[in-house]
Amino acid sequence: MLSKKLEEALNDQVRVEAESSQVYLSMASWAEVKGLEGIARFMYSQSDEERLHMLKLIKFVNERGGHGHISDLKAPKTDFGSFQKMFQELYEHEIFVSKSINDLVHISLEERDYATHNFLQWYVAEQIEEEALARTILDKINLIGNDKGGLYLFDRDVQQITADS
Ligand code: OFO
Repeated sequence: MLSKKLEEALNDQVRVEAESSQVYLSMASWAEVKGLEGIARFMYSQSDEERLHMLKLIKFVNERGGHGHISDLKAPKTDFGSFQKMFQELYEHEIFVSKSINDLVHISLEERDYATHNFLQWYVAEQIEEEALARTILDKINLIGNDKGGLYLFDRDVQQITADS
């Protein structure tokens, strides 16, 4: 059985994952209207992944005798300026999520809830991967600079970059 404190903290994370999904969905839509098809596809799939992260948490909370709460979400912005800035934001957002997961792990230890601690290790590993992926993409973007041909290739290959990393 989850403690109240941990249940609340897990539900906060449900919101963080749901908001992450919304942020990436908004990025996907922005990229799509800018004609950046590959980047849009990448962002749509990131958005789907975040939704799965959210669902996994809800099911865990319910399984442990708590109640997964669905709450209001903050609306993401709709304009991201440039694709470079957008990927920088994605990176910073992942760092924010990692911190949130770390705080949650900390609470699970304080509450001596080792089942939750164990469950959260999946998220710890996932965040390492997502941060590394975002950094790999930013490195590629730095190489491209303002080169239009580079952007064309990047947009075409962004899915592949993610698969290779
Ligand atoms: Fe939920 O992994 Fe990214 O944020």
